[in-house]
Amino acid sequence: MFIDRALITIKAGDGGNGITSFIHYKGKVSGGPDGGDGGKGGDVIFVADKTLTSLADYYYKTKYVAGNGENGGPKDCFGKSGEDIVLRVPLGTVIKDKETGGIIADMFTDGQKKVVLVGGDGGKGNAKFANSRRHAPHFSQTGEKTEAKKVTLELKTIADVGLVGFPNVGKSTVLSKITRARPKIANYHFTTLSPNLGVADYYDNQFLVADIPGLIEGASEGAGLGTEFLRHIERTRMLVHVIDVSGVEGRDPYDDYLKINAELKNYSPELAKRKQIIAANKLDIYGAEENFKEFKKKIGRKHKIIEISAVTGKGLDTLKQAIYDVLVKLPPVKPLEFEEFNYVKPERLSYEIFKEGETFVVVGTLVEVLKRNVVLDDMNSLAYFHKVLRDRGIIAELRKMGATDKSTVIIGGEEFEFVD
Ligand SMILES: Nc1nc2c(ncn2[C@@H]2O[C@H](COP(=O)(O)OP(=O)(O)OP(=O)(O)O)[C@@H](O)[C@H]2O)c(=O)[nH]1
Ligand SMILES: [Mg+2]
Repeated sequence: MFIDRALITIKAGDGGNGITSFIHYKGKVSGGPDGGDGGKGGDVIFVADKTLTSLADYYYKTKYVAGNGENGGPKDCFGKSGEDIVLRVPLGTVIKDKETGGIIADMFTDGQKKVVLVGGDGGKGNAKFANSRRHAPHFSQTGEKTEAKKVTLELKTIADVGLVGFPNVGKSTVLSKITRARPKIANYHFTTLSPNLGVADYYDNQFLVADIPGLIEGASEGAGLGTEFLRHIERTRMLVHVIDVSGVEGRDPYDDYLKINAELKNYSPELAKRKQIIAANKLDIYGAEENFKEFKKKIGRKHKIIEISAVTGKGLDTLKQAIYDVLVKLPPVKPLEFEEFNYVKPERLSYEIFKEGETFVVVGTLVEVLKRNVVLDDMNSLAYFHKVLRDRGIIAELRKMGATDKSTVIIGGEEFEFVD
């Protein structure tokens, strides 16, 4: 099964806790603080890998969690950082945030790297909180906790050339002859069930060719294999429209031409406007020449037509040359243009105060950070807590909102009495 979409859950590692510890000297009661910092949590990193062709791995395994940072230790030992998790995806994978639909990255070039989630910071050990006035801090900081996120992965193949046409017209045969790709070829419709990619050499140049399953009338509305695969040629620079001009299947080649183009247009007007050359195939079959003459007349000067037989190889060099001549005049395929969506760690210093009846409630990321840093039953810690409230203007703000000495204030879920 070809899988070109996946929904996965990713989570960066939590930061390890800093610890509270004191140096123990033999004979002495207690020395200075020596609690080490916790380690940083691992990141979730995506890397584009040209050797991959599908997102199958992510269809079967849907949860990816980076390693947590270890807690700090006594004797100023840092906790070990958590291990990053590296997720390899095929070129052309678009990563989106499930919740907002925001595009996080278009994994466009081989080796491209994107850190999608950053691991939590390690908490500071009590050694870090010692200063000239505070010799023995009895508190340390817990590690930053991270949140799991859901992201969608969607593969939008990147190629120079897209092969389009009815089923059985010889698209895969063309691919197999002009590139080293070995797609399945057989004399029935819908032999190709998923896109195939191949690299064609043309003297010192190379171009990437994508072969998709055959299209039929109504494809853009879901008939046959439908639009499911049209998006794999959206990111091509030009199309080669393969037409079976032998008429062995009883269809009229010009009618085929019109129908396929109508489907392309219905799917995406932009795709329909893409530069197209026609590969008139199966010219080795008896009677094809006659058909071809008619067809050629009807096409007129609308497109360049290359006469080929994918089976005998006739005209394939000319086809490659024609493709190359078009490609050199076209700009390279560009990554999607989008406003990058990034998961941002909560802005640390924001807070909000609102009134619930007579009670004041303080919420926000500043409060969350404070909660991590403060041990309320420790005097020093509590003093630090007050200092931050004052320094950050929370006390002033509360007063402005009408808090008096008897008012109740809830900060981070804890109830306090307002003391000015
Ligand atoms: N005589 C002749 N037969 C050809 C030629 N090109 C392809 N064929 C045959 O046509 C049949 C279909 O070829 P494929 O390459 O599988 O066709 P396709 O367009 O990829 O078909 P789908 O994957 O089903 O869309 C096979 O039996 C091929 O051998 C040609 O130039 N001449
Ligand atoms: Mg095929």
